[in-house]
Amino acid sequence: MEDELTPQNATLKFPEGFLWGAATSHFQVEGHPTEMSTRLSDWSKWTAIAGNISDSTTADSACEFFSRYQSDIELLGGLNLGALRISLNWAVLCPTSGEDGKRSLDMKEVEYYRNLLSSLKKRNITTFVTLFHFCLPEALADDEGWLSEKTAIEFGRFAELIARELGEYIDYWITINEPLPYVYQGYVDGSWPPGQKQHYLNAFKAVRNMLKGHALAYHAIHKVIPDAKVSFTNHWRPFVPRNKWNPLDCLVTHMRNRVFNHLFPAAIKHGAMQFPFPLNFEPSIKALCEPIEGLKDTMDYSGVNYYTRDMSQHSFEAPFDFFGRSWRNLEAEISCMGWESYPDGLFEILTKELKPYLKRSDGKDCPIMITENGYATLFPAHLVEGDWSLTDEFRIKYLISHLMAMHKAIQKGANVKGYLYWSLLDNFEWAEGLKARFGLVRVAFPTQERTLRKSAYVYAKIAQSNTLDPFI
Ligand code: IFM
Repeated sequence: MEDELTPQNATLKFPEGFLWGAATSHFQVEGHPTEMSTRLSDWSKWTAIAGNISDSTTADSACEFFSRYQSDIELLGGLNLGALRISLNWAVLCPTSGEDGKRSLDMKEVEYYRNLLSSLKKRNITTFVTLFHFCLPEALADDEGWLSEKTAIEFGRFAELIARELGEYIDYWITINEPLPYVYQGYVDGSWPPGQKQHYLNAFKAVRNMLKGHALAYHAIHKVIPDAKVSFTNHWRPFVPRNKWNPLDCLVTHMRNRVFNHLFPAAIKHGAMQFPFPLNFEPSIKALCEPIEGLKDTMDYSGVNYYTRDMSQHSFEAPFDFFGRSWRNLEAEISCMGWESYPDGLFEILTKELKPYLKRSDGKDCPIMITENGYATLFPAHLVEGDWSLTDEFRIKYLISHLMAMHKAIQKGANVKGYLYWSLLDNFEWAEGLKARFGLVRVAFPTQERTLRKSAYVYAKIAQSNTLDPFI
């Protein structure tokens, strides 16, 4: 068999200069004191409402990364990792919105990010910086959020200000993180702000404005730094029909794939949103498909977030819902997020689904960066002492199987340049709160003590040797 591994051929080598790192986002780790007092984001307001977070925790302290980042950077270095992904707190950096275009940044806040980023650069750590990781400044959120074009315009201005102040420290820019999960949770599922349910049209309107915001940010950054590497991150999820012989299951699977996986990157490729038949005939959706100025080709690399696959089925409860429902295979190995471990899906995404987006119309190649991939286990936020969660065999198995899939894709020609594990630290996992733990490093939230998990040692060895022994 072609891909069979034996102990003799087992050690997998990654390309020279391959980047190994970890990812975080500001709201999930910072525990930002300023945000908690005056300059709120929609998420800090959302977490304060009873019932919104399943374990009733908030991100008010999170990992206290805001005050502990120096020692967390030491931890990162100790794990031989050469890249860190962070995000910027738009609500605190630039809390108000206005018409004059002369918005300025809060310079105290800029200093925090300057210190953080320059500390990373001093240690030779490659920086990935996300401008929008799910949190909107309160004023914009209260004024329709991404349903309004104003948010896109403000986002473009924010990007330009950041490029001027912090651009010299940023190696890879990520304008928007996971636009489709964001609009799904916010407008269809209702578990994230603004908490709307089953409002597909609003979800698509928000996507259109996010595309506009992305395009404005892309050009604003390039105006200041012509050779900047700018992209967004797509949450890729292979969709498979629950029953491949059922045409209705196949239909919803196709619709989900075209929209969830492809809507955003295909719009960047073509300069306009494209919806699958028959949605493209619905007048209010058709109206969203007008070309977006400056959007085409606004991708310098491809940012891939990958966790799981989705089994999809048509639902007779909602016969006109083209997106059907997810079906959970109870026999599969799933994480506490309900996510099946499916490494073949990463191979499929890297070698097949991504193909249309790897060359721009001007001939430029877009290399691939895996900007998130990780595994969560469930341990309540109040735990402090003891060995809980440190021997994380499931995470190790997940990590190794996904790195093997990535390696196989590289062997087949996928131009993957780096891999960022989600996440460096246990952190605030949105609607799941502090209990869903993705960290290589365990955080005991009551004391903020950090402890390396077994997976951290395994990953550190891989990063140091740039090789993987699947039999470890
Ligand atoms: O924690 C999130 C992150 O903010 C975005 N991508 C998925 C992760 C795990 O759910």
